[in-house]
Amino acid sequence: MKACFMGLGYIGLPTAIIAAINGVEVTGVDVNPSVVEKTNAGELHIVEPGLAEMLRQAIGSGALHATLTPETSDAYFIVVPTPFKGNHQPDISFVEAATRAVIPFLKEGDLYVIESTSPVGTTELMASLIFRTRPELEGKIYIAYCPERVLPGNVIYELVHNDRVIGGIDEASTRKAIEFYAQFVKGELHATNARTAEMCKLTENSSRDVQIAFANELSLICDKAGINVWDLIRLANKHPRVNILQPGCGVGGHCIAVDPYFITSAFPEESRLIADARTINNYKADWCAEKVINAMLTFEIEHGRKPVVAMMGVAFKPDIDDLRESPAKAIISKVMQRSNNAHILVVEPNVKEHHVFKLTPYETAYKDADIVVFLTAHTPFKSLTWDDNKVILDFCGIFKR
Ligand code: SAJ
Repeated sequence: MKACFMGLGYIGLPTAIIAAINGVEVTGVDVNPSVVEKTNAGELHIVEPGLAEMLRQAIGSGALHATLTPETSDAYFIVVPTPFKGNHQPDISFVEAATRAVIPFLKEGDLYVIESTSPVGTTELMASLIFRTRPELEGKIYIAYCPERVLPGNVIYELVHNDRVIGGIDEASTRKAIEFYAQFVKGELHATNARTAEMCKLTENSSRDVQIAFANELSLICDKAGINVWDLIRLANKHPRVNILQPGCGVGGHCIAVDPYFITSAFPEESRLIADARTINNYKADWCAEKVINAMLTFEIEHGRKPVVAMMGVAFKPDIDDLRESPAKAIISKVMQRSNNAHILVVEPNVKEHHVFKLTPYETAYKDADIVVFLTAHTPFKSLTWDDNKVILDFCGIFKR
C-alpha cells in the first residue's frame, strides 16, 4: 500500500517513518526543500530520541522517500501546522493548501485523513472542497480525521502504543482509516465520527488547561492566605478521587496553551470556563513577574544596593530544551525590562547557548544570587539546598516551601 504524508514536522515525519518501517510505501512531502533534502539523506531535522536510526532504516530500504510535491498513493495524510491569526482565530490555510495539492491525485477507493489539530468541522469542509473539485469522487473515496496525542520526547513509543480516536465522514471511511492505522498502532483504535474526533483532541488539551488553571488559582489564593499551596494540594490529593495538578509560572508549549482557542473562537458564548482558564494561566505569568519585581525593589530598599537575581529555567516545561511559547521566557524578559540594570542571571541547563540570554550554570547562579526565582522544575534544581540567606521565589515546587 502507498501512503503520502503532507508535512514532515514533529508529527508527520515520525508517523511517516513508523508507517514506512511497517510495510507501507511512503512518500513524505514538505514545502521546505532542506527538510526534503535532509530526510532523503537520512538526517533528522527534528530532535526526537531513537528516531534517527529508524529514519535511516526507512530511507535505506527505500520504503520512505521525501519530495516537494505529492505522488500517486492509496492514502493521503494531512499533518501540517494549524496556527492562529492575531485575534485567536484558527488558520486552516495550510490544511486547505495541502488538500488542494493532493486533490488531483485522488482516485476511487483512496483514503484521505487529516491529523492536524483543527477547528470542529474542518474535515467536512475539506470533503466539500474535494467533491466540489472532483464531483465524480463523491461517495467513492474515504475521508476521516485522526488526531495525535504524543508527548514530545516520547513520540515513537506513544505513536505506536497510545489509543487513537478515528472519525470518518461516514462509517465506511472510519473503517478504512482504522484499517490503515492497524498496520502500526498497537493501542486501541476507537471509531467515531469526524466532528467528535476533531473535538476530542481539543477536549483533551482544554481539560488539562482548566485543571492547571485550578492549581494556578489555588496558588494565588494560598499566597494571600499564607498557606503552603504545595502542602495543600498534596493533602487534598490524599482523597481517593481528587487529583489536583501542580501550579507553575504559567502554561507554555504549542498545545495546551493553544488548543483551547479552537473551542473558544468557535463557541464564544458557551465556552466560558475554558476561556477563563486561558485567562488565569496567562495571568499567572504576569503575577510571577510582578512578584519578582517587588522582591527586587524590597531588596534594594533593605540592602541599599541592587540584587543579583537568578532566573532558574527558561524551557516551557521540566527537563526539555523547548523554549517555544515558554511563560518562563516571557517572565525573564519582563523582569529584565523593569530591572533598571540589576544583575540578572539566566539559567537553562537543557540548552547550551541562547541567542538572546547569556546563560549561567545553575550551581553558579544559585551561589551568586541574592534572589533566586524557580520558573521551570528541571530535575537538577532539586539537588540544591534551601538557603535562608537568599530570597527564594519558588513558582514551580522545587522546594515546596
Ligand atoms: N503544567 C503545569 N502544571 C501541571 C502540568 C503542566 O503548569 O501540573 C504546564 C507545563 O509546565 C507546560 C504546560 O503546562 O508549560 C503543558 O505541559 P504538558 O505537560 O501538558 O505538555 P505538552 O504540552 O508537551 O503535551 C500535551 C499533552 N496533552 C495532555 O497531556 C492532555 C500531550 O499528550 C499532547 O499530545 C500534547 O499536549 C499535544 O501535542 O497536544
